[in-house]
Amino acid sequence: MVRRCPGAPPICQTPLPSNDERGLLPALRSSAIEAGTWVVLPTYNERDNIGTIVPAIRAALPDAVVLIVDDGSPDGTGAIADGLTAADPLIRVLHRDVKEGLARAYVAGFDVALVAGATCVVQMDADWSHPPSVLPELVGRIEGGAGLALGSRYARGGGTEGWPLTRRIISRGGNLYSQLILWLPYPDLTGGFRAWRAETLRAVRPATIDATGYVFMIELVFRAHRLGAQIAQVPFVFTERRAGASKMSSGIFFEAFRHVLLLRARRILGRDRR
Ligand SMILES: Nc1nc2c(ncn2[C@@H]2O[C@H](COP(=O)(O)OP(=O)(O)OP(=O)(O)O)[C@@H](O)[C@H]2O)c(=O)[nH]1
Ligand SMILES: [Mg+2]
Repeated sequence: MVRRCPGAPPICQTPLPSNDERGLLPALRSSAIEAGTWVVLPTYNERDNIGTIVPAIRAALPDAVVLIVDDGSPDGTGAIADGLTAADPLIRVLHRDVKEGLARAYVAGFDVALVAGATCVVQMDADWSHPPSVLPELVGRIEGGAGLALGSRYARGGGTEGWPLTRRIISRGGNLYSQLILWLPYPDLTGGFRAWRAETLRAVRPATIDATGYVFMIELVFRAHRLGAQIAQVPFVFTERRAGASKMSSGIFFEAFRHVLLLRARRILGRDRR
């Protein structure tokens, strides 16, 4: 049995390009059509995390499909992921040849999940920063009617552990900046721990966001808010990655700074891309 999110009226009907056009056919051939919840888990050099995080996700959401999206990790994460699929038909791997950043990996994973028939799509990191124990609550919010359930470090009850002061200031400052410029009532816009109702995710059209870093997360919420989606916040405590290296860079930070301004300018000029 696959966990299902109850149907709700779609926010809008957004036609998708064909599977052929998006080059998804190979991934779909190996993925049986499957409704219910899909957890999209992007990985790049997560060899020391993948073998523990995937079973923890499966334990937290026993009926969900876990889709690992690996961008040809040089450390062999993709091969370890393939090994996990042998023992569990609800674990799938989408192998991509080139590392294109987190946003492109998510877009590819979302596409596979939606085309396969997912009714609820979860996004989370593979490095243990996002606790699998919170997954049932995120998915439960979608089952309860929300279009988007935002895992939030900055809602009451949430937090961060193991970050140096500079990292805390950058994260808090970046979120405050984005919140103020975009007039959004959510204190955690950059986090990547979320559950989506399929109709809402389709409606925000992630593939049309031209950003690679954290600002992809910000624009997804901005678009969902503008569409009038019901957005719930679920507090969680973010912990520093268990193993491996962060892929965050100063380029990602400056991209976010510029892109948030661009989003506001487009909104003022009435040229939003949705
Ligand atoms: N497929 C794919 N996954 C990526 C890519 N970049 C990062 N990831 C994965 O995305 C998740 C988040 O990346 P992190 O490097 O942990 O970035 P972060 O969580 O923002 O930064 P830290 O808090 O410093 O760890 C992890 O599961 C990464 O393995 C990429 O280019 N392709
Ligand atoms: Mg991380």
